[in-house]
Amino acid sequence: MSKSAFVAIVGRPSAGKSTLLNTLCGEKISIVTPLPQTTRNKVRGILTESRGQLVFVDTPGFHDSQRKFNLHMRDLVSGALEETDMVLYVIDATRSPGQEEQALAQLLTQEDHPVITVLNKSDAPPAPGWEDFFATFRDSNAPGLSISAATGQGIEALKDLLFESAPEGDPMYPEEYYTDQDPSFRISEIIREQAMLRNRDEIPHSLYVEVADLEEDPDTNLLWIRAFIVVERESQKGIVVGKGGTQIKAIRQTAQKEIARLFPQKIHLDLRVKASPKWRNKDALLRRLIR
Ligand SMILES: Nc1nc2c(ncn2[C@@H]2O[C@H](COP(=O)(O)OP(=O)(O)OP(=O)(O)O)[C@@H](O)[C@H]2O)c(=O)[nH]1
Ligand SMILES: [Mg+2]
Repeated sequence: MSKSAFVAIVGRPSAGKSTLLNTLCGEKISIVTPLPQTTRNKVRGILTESRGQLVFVDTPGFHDSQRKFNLHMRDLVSGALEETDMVLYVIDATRSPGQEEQALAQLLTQEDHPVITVLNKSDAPPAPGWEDFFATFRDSNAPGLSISAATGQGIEALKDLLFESAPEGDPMYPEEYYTDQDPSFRISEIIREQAMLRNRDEIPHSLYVEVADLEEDPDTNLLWIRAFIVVERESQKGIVVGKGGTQIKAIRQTAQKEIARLFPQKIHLDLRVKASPKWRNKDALLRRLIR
């Protein structure tokens, strides 16, 4: 009988959850930037081997804040924990544990599902404080494997542990699937990654991306995409567009190249910027965006 499990990946912002999901699945599925709070959704990545299938669910970083935007993301993490068979708890070993880490670890001690804890970024020097931290938590949170999601170190050992701990069952997805994201979502995430990277000092968290149109022309084998980078204020539009449009052009070109790798068609990306004042306070929109 083969193994089958949903595995929720949780941890503080920037711990390396999305990088780990991509490394485990061997594909770039979830976007990665050096900025905290990059992931805003439950992004699923699927690993199928002869010993079974693991469906990893990447989640937004666990962040202690009462702002509406953050509360929606926190609810999403709680929901992911409820729907899962196992938890993969990712710790950034290069940052000392603080209150937020304590709060998350505490939450995970109440988990009914198996929790596998990994110390990530072992390719870089560790920060002090983790030994004391584990003295308090190791009993309830399973063994602390040292890994590097970036270099792949410790990943095979982690896969072994995950498959060993997983329940038996049939695969949930066909074996050739590595994600279940719809095309519009993947496209919007690729654009958002570029937009965040190129606006990292100013407004990375004030933007979201909306794919307005996806049109396929079978005669010319062209996939025509119209998308908007949406910012919070009129004054931010100019920042995203850049002097003489250079910035938006660079975002468009890089995103278009990456999108082209995913689709068999030729891609034409029409990318524009618009403002939607205070979108981060709008519940209905947040429910649509953060899911
Ligand atoms: N040195 C090193 N850097 C890493 C490793 N894993 C991730 N990073 C870096 O850490 C930063 C954050 O990585 P992400 O994968 O986006 O982290 P995340 O936990 O998904 O972050 P959020 O989605 O914001 O919660 C990026 O700059 C990564 O390149 C690692 O094993 N070693
Ligand atoms: Mg992430």
